[in-house]
Amino acid sequence: ESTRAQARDNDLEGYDEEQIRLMEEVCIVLDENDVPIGSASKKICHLMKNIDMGLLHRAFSVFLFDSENRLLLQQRASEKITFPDMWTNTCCSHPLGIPGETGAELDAAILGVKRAAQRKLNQELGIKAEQVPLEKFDFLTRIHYKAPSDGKWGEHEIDYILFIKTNVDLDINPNEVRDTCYVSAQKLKDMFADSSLKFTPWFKLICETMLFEWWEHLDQGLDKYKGEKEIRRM
Ligand code: DMA
Ligand code: MN
Repeated sequence: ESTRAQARDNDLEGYDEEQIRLMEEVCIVLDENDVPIGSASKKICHLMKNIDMGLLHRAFSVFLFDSENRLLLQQRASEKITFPDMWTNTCCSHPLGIPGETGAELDAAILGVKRAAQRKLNQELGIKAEQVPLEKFDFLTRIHYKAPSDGKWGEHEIDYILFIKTNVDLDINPNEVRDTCYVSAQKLKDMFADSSLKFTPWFKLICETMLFEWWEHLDQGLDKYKGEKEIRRM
């Protein structure tokens, strides 16, 4: 048994087997301007000791609205290694170092995260790709943020914000998602006021800044908000 294998076992000891396996996914490592400079495992990218040295990776956050403009929320599964049991936006994950999901220029990167979003909406929530075609997603902006989870693990990402308005059928994967609900803006504000509910740090940041303004403009077209080139630092 090698020293390297021993070290991997120590970091991930006691966690869910499937979530341990997913820590082998290959994330896209970035400089501060969202330029890909390499790749590293999901595990390496989410260890706080690496984040504290500046390691940054690419991610996306999907906000899915139904025909009544209600937002689909998920509560993360207890099995998740980072931010378990917290309520958050519809779906989050990372574009991977696989064909179609990488991209250096902004347009290619946006297409890559849309493909990753389609892949994870299916894996987490059982939404078929036909119900979330790539052309239905709107890219709004990128958010650069850092957030510790529990001391050992955390996030440091450039997060692509994607909106999509469409009705979907759910078939939730209990290894990823504990619960879901559709909320109006008022219902979400009421949930935030309930101290028994915990929310992910990135979802809180987005709610405290742009979410409600974007949400109000869903039906007037998001034209003035779409495709922002500047990275928002939070
Ligand atoms: C990572 O989400 C992405 C963001 C924006 C926090 P996640 O922890 O849900 O990723 P995964 O589902 O791949 O574990
Ligand atoms: Mn991440």
